[in-house]
Amino acid sequence: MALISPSRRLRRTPFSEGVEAAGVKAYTIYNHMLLPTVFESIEADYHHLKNHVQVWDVSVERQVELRGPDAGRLMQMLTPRDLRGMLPGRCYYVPIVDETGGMLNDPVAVKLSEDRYWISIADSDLLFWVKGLSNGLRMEVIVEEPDVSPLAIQGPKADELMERVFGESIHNVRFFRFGLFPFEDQELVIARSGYSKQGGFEIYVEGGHLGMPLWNTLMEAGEDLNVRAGCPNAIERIEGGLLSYGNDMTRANTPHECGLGRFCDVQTAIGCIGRDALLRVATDEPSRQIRPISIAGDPVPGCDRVWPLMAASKQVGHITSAAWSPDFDTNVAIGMVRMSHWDEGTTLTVVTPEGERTATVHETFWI
Ligand code: THG
Repeated sequence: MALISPSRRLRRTPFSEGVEAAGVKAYTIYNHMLLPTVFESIEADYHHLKNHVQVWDVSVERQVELRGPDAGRLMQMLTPRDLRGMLPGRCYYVPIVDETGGMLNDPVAVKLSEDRYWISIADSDLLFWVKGLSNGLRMEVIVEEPDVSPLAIQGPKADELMERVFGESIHNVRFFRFGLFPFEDQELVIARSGYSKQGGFEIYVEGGHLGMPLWNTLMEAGEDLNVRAGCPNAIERIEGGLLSYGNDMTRANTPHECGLGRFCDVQTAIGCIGRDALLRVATDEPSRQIRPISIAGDPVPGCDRVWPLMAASKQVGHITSAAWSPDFDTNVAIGMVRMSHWDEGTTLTVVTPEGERTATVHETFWI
């Protein structure tokens, strides 16, 4: 592929200088911003992530901030997950649905206080949907995108690196909770979360000026831990079943089809915009659902369009993400499969751009 032309529409991040100095080899575009995809190679980055610690510029996880007396009511309108038990200091993975129950985004919601939330979004312009609702309903809430850029610290040595920079109390931060930690006279929100299954943290860097000082501090503190710049890894996230909005699901899918039924409380999420639609169509047994799928043979190419899944000559689903997994010695993939063909061990034929292959449906992801 050709190069990406820089422009104002394609936003750089507070860490771009560090990412470039680290020798980034490829980017994708996400929320109108640069997201690194490769440093050394996808496979080398994968092994490094699983053995050491990486610093990821995930500024593309933009925040939609809700602030004001109606923030909590607006937050519950957006998601079928019941938020009544959500306390300040908690992060919740929340499907966001429209009035048809279709997925608009799958962010992490961060409850900063009773009247203040950050919605840490995946790749869709959620700000416009939320602004439309708050203004159309004359709600008492400010909706804006603050100058907050997440920096993820991922990998088995993440705890050690974070302790060196933020102190021992970093170990007290539990999964999907956050604490406040000082850096250069400012308090930063740090959560135990991140888009990998290797463990780690996300630092919500408030104020772009802190970006490079924090980046450099982490890189220096982790030198003997073999810390490197990294990024969400295509192989590892498929092994772990971490979904990618726009790839693995779109507005055409309900959360239940995406396997996100465990994050929906359709009976009790009173006020959720898609609730009526989901009460009618969504069950834990939708007619199709996302499944882990292995693909036999040599490494497959990258999946930049859906690959049909066939049973005999009938299409029964499609693959949306695929990669060669060195650790599992097979191609790992994510696909949407019809109920008639989703049982563990079902073999199908996948039509890749390089020809047909045997695909096997699984029940659980690899990690
Ligand atoms: N962190 C933050 N913002 C994000 C992402 C993130 N925004 C974009 C994108 N990632 C949103 N999508 C996801 C998908 C999966 C998870 C988080 C965000 C995730 N899932 C865990 C799992 O499935 O194992 C845990 C879910 C849970 O148990 O609550 O972490 O990564 N800030």
